[in-house]
Amino acid sequence: MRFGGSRASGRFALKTLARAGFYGAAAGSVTAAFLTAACGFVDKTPPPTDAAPLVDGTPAAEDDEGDHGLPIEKITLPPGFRIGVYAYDIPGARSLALGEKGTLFVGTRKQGKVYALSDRDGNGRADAVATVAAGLNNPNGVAFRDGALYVAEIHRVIRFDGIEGRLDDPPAPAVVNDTFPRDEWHGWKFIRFGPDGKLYVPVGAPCNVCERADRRYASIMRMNADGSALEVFASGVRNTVGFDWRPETAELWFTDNGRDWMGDNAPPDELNRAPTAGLHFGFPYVHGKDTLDPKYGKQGKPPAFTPPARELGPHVAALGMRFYTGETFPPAYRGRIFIAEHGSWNRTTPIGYRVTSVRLDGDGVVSYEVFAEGWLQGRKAWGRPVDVLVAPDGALLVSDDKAGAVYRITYEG
Ligand SMILES: [Ca+2]
Ligand SMILES: [Ca+2]
Repeated sequence: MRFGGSRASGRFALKTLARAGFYGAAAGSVTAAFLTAACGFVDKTPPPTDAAPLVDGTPAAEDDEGDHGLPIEKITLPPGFRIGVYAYDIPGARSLALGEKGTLFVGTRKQGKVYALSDRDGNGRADAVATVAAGLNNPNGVAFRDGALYVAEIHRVIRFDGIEGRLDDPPAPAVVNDTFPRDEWHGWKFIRFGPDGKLYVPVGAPCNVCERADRRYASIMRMNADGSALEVFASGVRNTVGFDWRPETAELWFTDNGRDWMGDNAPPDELNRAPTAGLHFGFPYVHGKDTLDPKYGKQGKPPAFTPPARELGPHVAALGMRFYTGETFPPAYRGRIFIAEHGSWNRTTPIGYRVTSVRLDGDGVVSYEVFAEGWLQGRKAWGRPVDVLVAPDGALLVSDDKAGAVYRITYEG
C-alpha cells in the first residue's frame, strides 16, 4: 500500500484541484482537472518535510492545521488506524461506487450532480475530479457494471456507457427504467448490483409512517440490468439507503431507518438479513424486533415477518454498509460489517454521526460497536457519514455530505 507522497503535497494537489476542477464544474462546465502532470513531483520527488510546497512561488498556505479546514484530528479510531482526507470540496457527497479502472463515483441529493474522483498517483488522495452529470433529480444512487455507470434519480435509473474513458466528456445517458414513483419523501435511492446480476433499487415509504396499497412503496425492488423484469424483492422496508451481499453466502444484508416521533429511544434503526425473496421486514406494523406501531400495529406482526438481525441505535440514521473484504485491516476486522450512521435529527441528545462495526458469528450478530467517531462534538456535528466502501487496497472510504468530503481510513499498525 502506498501512502505515497507527502501529506503536504497531496493537499496541494487537492487545493489546486478544487480551484481548477470543482469551481470550474460549479460554473457550469463539465470539467476534469487532472493534476498529475502539474504535480509530477508528487510521485518522483522524495516527499518534502512539513514545509509547505511552493506553487508558482506562493506557499500553499497553512495546510498543517487541518485538512482543508476539516478537523479530522477529532476523529477517534481503534489503535493503529488512521484517517485522512481522500477528497474535499465534494458538496453533498453521498453514495459511493467504484469503477473498473479505479474511478470513485459519488452521488448527491439536492446538488443534482454525480462526481468522478481519481487518485491517479495512488497516494491515497484524489487528484482529479469530474462532474459527470448535473441537473438530475436527487441522484443519490450510483452503481457500476460492464463499463457503465448507473445512476438512480428519484423517479428513474439512467446509464452512462463507457464512462471511465469519457470522464471529461460524458455521454448522454440512456434511460434504464423510468417507472418509479416520484415522491420525494424517502424517494432518493441507494442502488447496487447483486451477485445475481440484478440491480437492486429500493422505494422508500413516502411518509414517516403510512400504509400504501401500491406494493412498491416501502420495498426493495430489483430488475435486470436493462431495466426489464422489475419486481419487489423485499417488503416492509421503510427506507434503506445502504446494502451489501455477504461474500460467503451471497445473502443480502441491509440497513433500515426507523420511524420518527416515537420518542428519543424508539424505535431502533435496523440491520437486516434477506436470504430469500418475499420476506416482510415489518414496516409499518412493527419496528425493530417487536415494537408494534401505535397506529398500524394493532393487528400484530405481519405474516412472513422477519425481525432485524440486529437492532441499531434509535435515530442513528444507519445508511451505507459494507462487509469488509480487504486484507489490510487486522484479521479481527475481516468479514465485519461497517455502517455509516448519518446521525439523528429527531432526538433530544444527538446520536450517530459515526461509523460503527458489526461482527458476525454464523448468521448471528455478536457485537455492534463504534469504529470511528468525532464528527459530533457536543451537540454540534461538523460532518455526517453517508456511505462506506472498501477500496481495492483495503482502505475504507467514507463519504460525508455535510462536510462535502470523502475520507480514507487505513490500518498503519
Ligand atoms: Ca493522488
Ligand atoms: Ca424492520
